[in-house]
Amino acid sequence: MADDRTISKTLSYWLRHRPDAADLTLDGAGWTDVDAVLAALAGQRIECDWERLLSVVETNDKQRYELSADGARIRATQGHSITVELDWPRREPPELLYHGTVDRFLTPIRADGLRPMRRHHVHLSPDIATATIVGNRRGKAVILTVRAGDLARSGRAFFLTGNGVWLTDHVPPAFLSEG
Ligand code: HQG
Repeated sequence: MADDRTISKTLSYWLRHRPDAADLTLDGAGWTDVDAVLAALAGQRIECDWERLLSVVETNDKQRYELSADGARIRATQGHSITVELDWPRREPPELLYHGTVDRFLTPIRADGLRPMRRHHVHLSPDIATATIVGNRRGKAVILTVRAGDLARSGRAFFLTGNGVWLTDHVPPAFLSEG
């Protein structure tokens, strides 16, 4: 069997960014057939059966994938660059959320706020520890505090994913503070 990381990285690439690379078709909410994914993995010589796929989905550190209730379909929970309508519920956020980034992005962020960049949404973390992990992916994490409660009361929508990530369209500079 292939290792979990190989399977997970391949799933992320296909289900978030390039379904066409594996001849997969996603529906409007990002779902595709598990059987098609298993066939595509086999086609890439990535050994993975249904049970292994289930275990990758269940043990993934950030719950990046989900299976439909009947186990026949799979999708990425977030992080897409392709167009999908994720049906995450709109929720009132806590007063404060956090965003982990790095020094080199601070100048544009101060000018323009947080933008989705290549994703559909800005991703915000519920606590500093999680934001630190996100920021450390790119260097030494710098933590921005987002006045999410105020931003929501100003009319901005927030959505909460199945794995605890808060999504929104844009965080203007006035709602951000450093540290
Ligand atoms: C920065 C991972 C310039 C932003 C993580 C970030 C997370 C700006 C980068 C999830 C900017 C985008 C999301 C602006 C924001 N000008 N740079 N106006 N606004 N940025 O990866 O939040 O492993 O798209 O600070 O753990 O780092 O994929 O977003 O550094 O949960 O499941 O532009 O991705 O999860 O980077 O990470 P990303 P992110 P997965």
